[in-house]
Amino acid sequence: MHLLGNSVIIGVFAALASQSVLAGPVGRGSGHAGGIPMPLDFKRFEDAYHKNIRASLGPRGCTRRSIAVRKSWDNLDDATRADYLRAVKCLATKPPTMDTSLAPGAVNRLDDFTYIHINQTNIIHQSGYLLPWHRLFLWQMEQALRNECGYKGHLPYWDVPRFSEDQTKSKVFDGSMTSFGGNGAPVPHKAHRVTLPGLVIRNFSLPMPAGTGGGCVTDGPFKEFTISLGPVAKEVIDPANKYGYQPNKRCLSRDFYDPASKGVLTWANATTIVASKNIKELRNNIEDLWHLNSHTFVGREAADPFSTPNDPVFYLLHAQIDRLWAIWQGQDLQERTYAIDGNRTFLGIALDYAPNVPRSLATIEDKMDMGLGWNPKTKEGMPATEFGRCYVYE
Ligand SMILES: [Cu+2]
Repeated sequence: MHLLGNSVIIGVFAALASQSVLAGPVGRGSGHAGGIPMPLDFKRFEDAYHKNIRASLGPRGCTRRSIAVRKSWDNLDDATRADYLRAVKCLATKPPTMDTSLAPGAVNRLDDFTYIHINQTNIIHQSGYLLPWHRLFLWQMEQALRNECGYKGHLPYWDVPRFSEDQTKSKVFDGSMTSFGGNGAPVPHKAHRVTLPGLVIRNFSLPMPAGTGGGCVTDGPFKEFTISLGPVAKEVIDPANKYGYQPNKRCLSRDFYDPASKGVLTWANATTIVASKNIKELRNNIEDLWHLNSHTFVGREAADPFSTPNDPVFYLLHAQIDRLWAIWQGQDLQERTYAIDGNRTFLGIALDYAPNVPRSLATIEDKMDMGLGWNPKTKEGMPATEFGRCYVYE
């Protein structure tokens, strides 16, 4: 990747890349209202990532001209935001592609995604597959939005640390028609624990704090939106519908929980993540400081570890996680692109429904199940500029 010959060729192409984020400083900070600007220490990591990705691109395949730039939702223009939301709703009007006898509750194209996420949850979280699986999952959604519903842009990310003090100040959650809508309606409810099905440790549970919403989203384009699969993680699991595969038509609900964001989803923690010394530290930092907290902040549907893609904001939430991984990888592409850490199941716990799935350490040669018959090797989900992927985060 750092061959001298290659970088000479790249130099020739640099002039062609003037619209690319890779060609110069990112237009960030000035001109964008609201939020906490990116601090210099984080920006240093981002700059090194851009520089190293730029140096890695050759004249063929993923090039400086063809590379897609995934931007912050808050930095998109209104027309692009509206077009993205239109395309999400377009997928919700299309029939599922999957075999619905596996999950009769799958009623639209978005449910193909939610189904496979439910089906794979105990393999792709708290495991070695977390980052590569979700990288390919997001890419599949980006492809579906573009190829099946005519979306012209690329997958945006939720600029979480910029709004850690008040996420409703972000255009992701400001409640306008070019946002994902705001909080759920306030309904009285208490903190509780939910059980995760599928692990041999019976009644493995997670805390669900009580936020300030809890009910249906009442503004923005998903006000009348309905979902059907899940929920899965519940106080008491129903053995007849353990994974929420049966139809369960309901509204999209949220339950914003500020303590999971304020002082937590901060630039300081984002910097700690991208500054991780090795893949083990990175994975632990992402899980402990970021991943669960960002789901918990949104709450309700988004906080169900299995059916969380029911909330369309899931894809922007995970794009931020994908971005933090990409920036970390981008500090040393040669050493870090294919670095893997973690077991083959959730925390290395055996699965009650699939006792043959080993709990041992994941490798980059392991196949992953992306749904609809796509079983790529883990390594295919690791670089963002190879194996058909070609994108960079602004
Ligand atoms: Cu997930």
